Amino acid sequence: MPGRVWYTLALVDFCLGGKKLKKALITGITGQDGSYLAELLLSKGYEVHGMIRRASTFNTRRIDHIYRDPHANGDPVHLYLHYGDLTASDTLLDIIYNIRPDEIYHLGAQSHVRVSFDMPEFTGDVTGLGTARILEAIRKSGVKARFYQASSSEMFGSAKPPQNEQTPFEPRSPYAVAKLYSYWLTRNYREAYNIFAVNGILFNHESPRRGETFVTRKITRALASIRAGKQKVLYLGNLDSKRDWGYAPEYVEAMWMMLNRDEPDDFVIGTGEAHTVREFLDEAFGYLDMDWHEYVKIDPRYFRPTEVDYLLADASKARRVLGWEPKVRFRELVRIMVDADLELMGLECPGEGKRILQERFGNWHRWEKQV
Ligand code: NDP
Ligand code: GDR
Repeated sequence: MPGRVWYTLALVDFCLGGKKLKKALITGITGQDGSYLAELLLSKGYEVHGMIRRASTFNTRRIDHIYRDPHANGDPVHLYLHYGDLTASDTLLDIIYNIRPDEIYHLGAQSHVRVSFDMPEFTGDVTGLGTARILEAIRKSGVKARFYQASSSEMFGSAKPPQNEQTPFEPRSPYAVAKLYSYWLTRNYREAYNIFAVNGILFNHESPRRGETFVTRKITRALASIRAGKQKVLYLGNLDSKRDWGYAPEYVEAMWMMLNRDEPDDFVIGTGEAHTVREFLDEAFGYLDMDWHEYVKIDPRYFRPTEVDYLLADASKARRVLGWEPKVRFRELVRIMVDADLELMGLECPGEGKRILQERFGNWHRWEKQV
């Protein structure tokens, strides 16, 4: 009986005077945010458990540098990985029941807005119903875990900027609709079952670990590739949409802050500064004294059937209540990403982005661990 095993282990630990580590479970640990969050929680002394999907090739490149094979000698790293999938409720229940985490960060999702138009049903299953499966696993297992839901500024859709916690949602994609389902379900489980469940409504956040098909990373990777003489043209879609782009490692700190308060509540997180894709191109190419007009072509295949034109965060509640404030601004973010992709391509970089990281951040923002 697993319950008895856990009770016995807890008793042994207590008798031995062992100090119990706080336990966190992260879904989506192999993604951009999951990898930074795992580093943050390990640095805070947590035992971290991550759920990963089985794939025919390795999908753990963002966390390989913090994982240690349990058979290897050396200092223990409190990071454990478990196979599971957001579409399979039985494994979710097993994982939560067996680990009994104190905190669950639910970051796993089909997270690409354009792809959600091609795969609306799948996106609803993973990004929407996946949340229902986890919340049900918490309820059924009786585990007293706090729950973080990765909600998104995409839920605001065509709502007038700036957007805050009071702004009515006007979603514009199957992805945003699936995230709204999860948002309301999180609030419902908080009210119905008294679960400490919160929504972080995060605006776009980027980094050198950003997925290669999101527009910022697509641009910085292509720029490095053009610089290396390996690519001549960069095909993009709508250059006029505006986004509030921040630096991902700062956003995962906000997630932790939300789960470590006395009361559960929902928060908007963003920089309060918005720029067009065109301005991102200006900054990125301009940093290397290059003109993007010579390389960028428009391919209508990247247009979305319905676009979100203008997202701008009003994160004043997070500033006031959490004390959260972003340090990295737009121009600096672009430089960090361009430097990283140049180095990844084996090229020399101007170094301004590297300098910003080295000056402002401690150990866990290790420059060399970019993918
Ligand atoms: P990524 O796309 O980088 O990571 C998504 C993660 O979800 C990956 O680990 C992926 O695993 C996992 N995943 C996908 N499908 C499943 C599934 N069926 N079962 C289990 N795991 C699955 O996203 P980000 O790190 O950028 O974002 C984290 C979360 O925050 C997402 O929910 C996203 O929608 C949300 N969000 C992101 C924002 C941003 O700007 N980055 C802003 C607001 C919200 P695998 O590696 O195997 O593919
Ligand atoms: P977004 O990010 O849709 O805001 O969702 P993305 O980088 O995909 O698009 C931002 C804007 O750039 C325009 N764009 C292109 N986008 C992509 N991907 N590829 C292109 O070639 C291209 N050309 C122009 C888009 O039309 C859009 O206006 C991200 C994801 O991380 C979500 O999971 C998250 O919830 C939101 O941010 C907040």
